[in-house]
Order: sequence, then C-alpha cells, then structure tokens
Amino acid sequence: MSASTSTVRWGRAVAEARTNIALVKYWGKRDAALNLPAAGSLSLTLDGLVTRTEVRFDGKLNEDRLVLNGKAETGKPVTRISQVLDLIAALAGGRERPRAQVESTNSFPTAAGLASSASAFAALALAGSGAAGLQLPPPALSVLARRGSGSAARSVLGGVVLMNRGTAADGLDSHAEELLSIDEARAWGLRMVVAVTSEGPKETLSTDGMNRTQETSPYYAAWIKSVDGDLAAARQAVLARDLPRLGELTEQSCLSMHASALAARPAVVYFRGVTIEGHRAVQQLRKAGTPVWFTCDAGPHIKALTDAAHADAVAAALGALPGVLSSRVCLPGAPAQLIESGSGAAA
Ligand code: 2P0
Repeated sequence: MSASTSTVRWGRAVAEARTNIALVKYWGKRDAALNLPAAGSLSLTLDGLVTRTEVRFDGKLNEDRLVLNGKAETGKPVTRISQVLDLIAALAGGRERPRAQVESTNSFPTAAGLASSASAFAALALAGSGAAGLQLPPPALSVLARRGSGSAARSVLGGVVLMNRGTAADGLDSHAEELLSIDEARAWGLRMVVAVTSEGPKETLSTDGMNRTQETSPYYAAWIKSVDGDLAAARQAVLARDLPRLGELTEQSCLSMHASALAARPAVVYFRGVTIEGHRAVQQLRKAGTPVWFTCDAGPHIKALTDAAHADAVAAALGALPGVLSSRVCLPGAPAQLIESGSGAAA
C-alpha cells in the first residue's frame, strides 16, 4: 500500500438517503464518462422511501462485496459501486484503497419497482466518503453521487432540489442545491402520491432508455431545448409557492420526456395501460377541482403531485384503479444523513 494511502483513515460508516421524484425531468447526458446531464432538473425528495447503506473498508478483503437487501450481488452492480469507491479513494488522497463490504437495504420492497438508484448512490456516496474519513460539503457529495447515477445527485439534498446542469468540462459545477428545505416544503404542504402498478424490475433501464432516446429520437433535441425554460419557470413557481403553475410544468415535463422516448427507434415505452388510466384519473380529479398533477418515470408507476389537504383522497382514487397494487402519500423528505461513522476493520 502506498505511503499516502496509509494516511487515510479507512473505517466504516452508515448513511441513509431518500428517493426523489423529478418535477422537471432529467433525460439525456452531455458527457457519458463523467455522467453529466444534458440539462438541469428539479425534484422533490420523498420521506419514507429510504436506502440505508453501510460501507466498511477492510484490508483483508480481496474484492469489493455488495449485499443488497440481504442478497449478495455480482457483476455490474458491484462494478458501479467500485467505481464510486475509487472516486472516494482519489478524493481521500489514497492511490490505492482497501476493498469494501457494502450492505444496503431499502425501506420499501424492491419487488414493488420503486427501488431507486437515486437513494442508493446518494447513501453510498455519503457512507463511502464517511468511511474514508472525508466530510464532503453538499455540492461535492452531490457531484460524487452523480457519478453513480444522475438522479442520485438530487437525493443528497432534502425538500425541493434544483440540479444544475453545469458548464465545466470536469463537471464540478454539475451538482444539486436545495431550493426549499424540508421544513419549507412541508410548510407549503407539498405531497407526492405514489401508486405502484406492478412488481418486478423495469423492462428498459433508465440509462439505456435515455441513451437510446438521445441517439435515435428525432424529438430528443426539442425535448432538451424545452428544459431550460421549464426549469426557470418551475423555479419561479416554487419560490412563489404557486402549486398550480408547478403542477402544470410537472405534468408537461413528464409527458414531453416520454414523448421523446416514445419516438426513439426502437421506441422506449414505460407506460402500461394503468399508467394512462392514472393520467386520466388525475385529469378528472383536476376537472372536479382537486389540485393534482400527474407524473411518472422510467417505469409504469403513477405519481401525483398534490397538497396536504387533498393527498389522502388522491391516494384513495388512484388506489382504486384496476391494476394499482398500492398507493401511498409521501411528505417532503430530509437530506442524506450520516448515521454512524468510525474506525472499522480496515488494515
Ligand atoms: C429523473 N429519471 O429526472 C428521470 C426521469 C427517470 C425518468 O433520472 O444514467 O437512473 O444513472 O444517470 O439517474 C433515472 O435516471 O440515470 C432518472 P443515470 P438515472 O428522475
């Protein structure tokens, strides 16, 4: 082991991060190697959908190990966490690092299809850097999480989060920032209803879906061109606490993103029948006076932005749709948190 490595305190740490739902979506990259987004995005961090991750550097291990919800993983998931741990080692000044035991659990059933790389890589970035003795400020932590997964950059922060596209070639200005704290977002009364429509892993992974959209969709350029304006308008709507305007932009951004994906060749289709029925139900609720707006991500689940006074009724209405397995109301969530850190088994 190099001299510089021996000065790093390789220990263990535990961190928690929550998933987030984008109101202005991220879909496309300006640099694949550094995982830099082609445009900014805006999200709500959600309470209750938590990933808890322990990283323990251990000089006795000869490879990184990942245990996800009690099951040992191999292959690509391990390679992805190893890459983030290598970046942490570089930040810590170590030329080499001990291998690590990483154990991660989700507070929500992975089979429900809500398992998210956002909470996973935000928790990994915080636990990994903590286990290497680093106390990274939120922008640096967000940059690190972004290297694991673009949406993870946002889960480092709580409340309403703005992800900056950045312009620097090294990507160091491409990080998230808090636009409203968890307390401000809760005081406003923001709620996200999540209706789970199917079990099992998604059919096209987000990274593959967005890459295919970027490479083949004739509508990709128009989609990216629309994001800056939507983002500026959504930022204003958040600062003005204008829920109808934010909701309108949320629904537009989601449908524009999916329109670009639908036009990819071959098409990237995340909707199922129930997803479209969810959109229709949200429109009908809105016509009847409920402040609620539809969104969905790289999967068939229905999400609806609403307020505290209407969230239970929205969850009940979406929960009653044929094909919806369960629905829940999520409050704005907290930033990623370091739960424990200390010396571990690292030699
Ligand atoms: C978002 N999604 O803004 C968008 C909307 C899904 C649909 O960010 O390639 O898993 O790891 O950076 O973060 C999912 O993309 O993609 C995503 P990578 P990620 O939430």
